[in-house]
Amino acid sequence: MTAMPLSTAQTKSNSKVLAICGGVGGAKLALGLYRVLDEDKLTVLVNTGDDFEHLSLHVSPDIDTVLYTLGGIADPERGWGRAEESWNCMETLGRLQAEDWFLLGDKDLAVHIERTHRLRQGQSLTEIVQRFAARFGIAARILPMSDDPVRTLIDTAEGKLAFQDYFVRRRCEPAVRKVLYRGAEKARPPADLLAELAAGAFDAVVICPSNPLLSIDPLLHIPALRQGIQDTPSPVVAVSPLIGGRALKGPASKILRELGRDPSAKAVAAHYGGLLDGFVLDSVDSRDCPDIPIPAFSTRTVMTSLQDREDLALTCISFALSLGGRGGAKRKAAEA
Ligand code: FO1
Repeated sequence: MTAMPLSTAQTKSNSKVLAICGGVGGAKLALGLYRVLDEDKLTVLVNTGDDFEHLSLHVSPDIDTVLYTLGGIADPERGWGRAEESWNCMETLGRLQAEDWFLLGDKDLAVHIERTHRLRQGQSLTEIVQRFAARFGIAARILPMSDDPVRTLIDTAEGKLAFQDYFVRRRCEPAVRKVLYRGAEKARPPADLLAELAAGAFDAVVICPSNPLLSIDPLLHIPALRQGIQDTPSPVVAVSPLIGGRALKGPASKILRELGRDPSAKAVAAHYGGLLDGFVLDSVDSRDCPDIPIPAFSTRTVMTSLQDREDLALTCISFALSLGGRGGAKRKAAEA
């Protein structure tokens, strides 16, 4: 499908949207959606495959990135962690020759301490995130993909590495042979969300431009969740994180190459395969539209400014609505 003009008039949309995302890149579009939708209309389903125990604390990097981004308190340069952060605890850890390879600012640490405390009291991650979102003044519903532990493992030329060991400690340097999602098979997704997907409660489901293998696949390896997204009557669209064969941030194209796959937007569309009714890719890659076997829409996907985030959010909503409410291309393909 060639690009069609879509209105990006800055009016609030009363559509109900489910955004699926990982950390920094995905959270940018989640923020755009949050700002253009009426209050309470956005649900953000977030990857927890990057979660880990560090310094005896439960750290949920992607959840926190979404909380801080939607709460307007994220560090604007890094995209993760808090703005106007101080690092007193890290400095002392360094002096004590303790583990200081994973940077936890003082404000951020308070969140990990309180989350860990509440988990140990028996509260679920979902309850805790809901409470933190309210305390940060966020009207959107932010949901961990599961309360059960799912841990992304990276099988590399140097052996299997826990996600943050690969991502932060080893700076994504070891060549990737396979990505594993330990616990995903048995993980239970939020029951309410499955019911909403089955009922077609969302006007659009948007898979944000997060790393498909590291940030979205952990979620799609939870069988009930994949099935729910596959079967929902709501239109499902994904936004390519690759622009001209490269990700703006992170190792997506490096990993795809190491796995012998094409690091292109059209390969991302193929990766999501039958889950999608439509695909949004950058104008730079518009010549690939005819090769994508579902409706594909090319537009500016680089989100530098707040306006970029809102424009892309409105484009995704309009595009999804234009595909029809009953599952569009995916359903037609299944019926053929
Ligand atoms: N990313 C880094 O590259 N280095 C860090 O030291 C680091 C610390 C960190 C602390 C809290 C947090 O919520 C995120 C943090 N991140 C850090 C980002 C994180 O590793 C990645 O963004 C995600 O896990 C991938 O989506």
